[in-house]
Amino acid sequence: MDKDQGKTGGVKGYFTKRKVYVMGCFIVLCTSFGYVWYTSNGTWWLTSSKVSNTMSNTQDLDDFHKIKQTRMIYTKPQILNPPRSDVLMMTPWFAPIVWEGTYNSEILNEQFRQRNVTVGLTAFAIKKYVVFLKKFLETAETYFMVGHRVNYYIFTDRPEEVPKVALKEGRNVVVLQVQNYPRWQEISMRRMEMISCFSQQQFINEVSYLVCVDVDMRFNDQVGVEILSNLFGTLHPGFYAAERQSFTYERRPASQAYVPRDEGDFYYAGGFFGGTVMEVYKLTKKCHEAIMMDKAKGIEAIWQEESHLNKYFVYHKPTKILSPEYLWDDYLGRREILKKRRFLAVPKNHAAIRNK
Ligand code: UD2
Repeated sequence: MDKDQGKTGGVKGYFTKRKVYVMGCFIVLCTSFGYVWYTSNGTWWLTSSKVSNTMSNTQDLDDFHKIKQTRMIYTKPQILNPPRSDVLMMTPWFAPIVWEGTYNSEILNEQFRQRNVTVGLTAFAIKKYVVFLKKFLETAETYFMVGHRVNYYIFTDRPEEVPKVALKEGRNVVVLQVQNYPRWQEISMRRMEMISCFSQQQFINEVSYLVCVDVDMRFNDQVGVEILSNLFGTLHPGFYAAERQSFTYERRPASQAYVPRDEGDFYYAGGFFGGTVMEVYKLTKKCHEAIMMDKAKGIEAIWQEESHLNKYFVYHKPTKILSPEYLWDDYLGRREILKKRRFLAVPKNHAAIRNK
């Protein structure tokens, strides 16, 4: 046997051992070069399949990670000197706090568009509160979830007074006729019951997320998909900088909304919360049940359903928190900390509007 012909040479007598070695090296080099070329061109050739195989077994990871990221040009996130170092941007349980400058709406819009998400916006216009609907809907068309599909769910006892507002493609007004109550407090509280009922019967089949807001408001700047998460609440404009002791939680232990003085993270506004339909269903059902338990004992929480919402959030931490940019009242003046005032209270004459 020729000394250049190894025992394992598959091409014995045709290629020398040296030639086989050179060809082998050449093939290895070509393969490595090909891999680097593919990955550097952003095709996610090997890496994406590896990631999705691992993730398909990991139920609690966010769905977004399974979405193939298309090539986009945007500013690199800064680890050092981030855009907002003057405000808290993450809770101790790692929920983002959304302020202007903490997210990139191009990336988020693309992700939500790929998922073809429809968002439900609930608003109650019972009795005289129908007067707020026109401005509410018109400004929502300009600023709310621009470029996405939206169902406006308008709960009212006066369907004939719901104004006709020009809507962009993929956006609908759905009028839901409901009963009214004599007291404004009862109307405000009963929103929990109605949202939970309609979530179970209707919303779950029509939208992915629900955003539940007061109607005596107007949109004043962009409110987009950056707010969406499993469960989100909004820092109340009057208490975002306050200490725990100043929060106006329900303090009577007899109420289901009771929060002890040494508990609670933030004081959340009743006028802006949301999440997936399932999470909103759980929240509103629990709050309604608590309201009914209080009612049976002749108790009404100090700030009605807002007190119950706050109790819920102490023990079911929101997965995202909206800064007061998302619910502001100019009555409180302008603040340097607010780069945007996205959703503003419309001044109202309480005596003229409530219980009418
Ligand atoms: C605060 C909260 C509100 C609720 C309330 C409870 C904010 C911005 N608002 O608002 O969410 O927790 O306190 O005391 O945090 N409504 C009617 N018809 C009525 C009365 C009320 O449709 O006759 C609806 C309407 O959608 C209104 C909402 O209930 O926006 C809350 O009532 P409000 O705005 O009069 O209560 P307010 O301003 O004290």
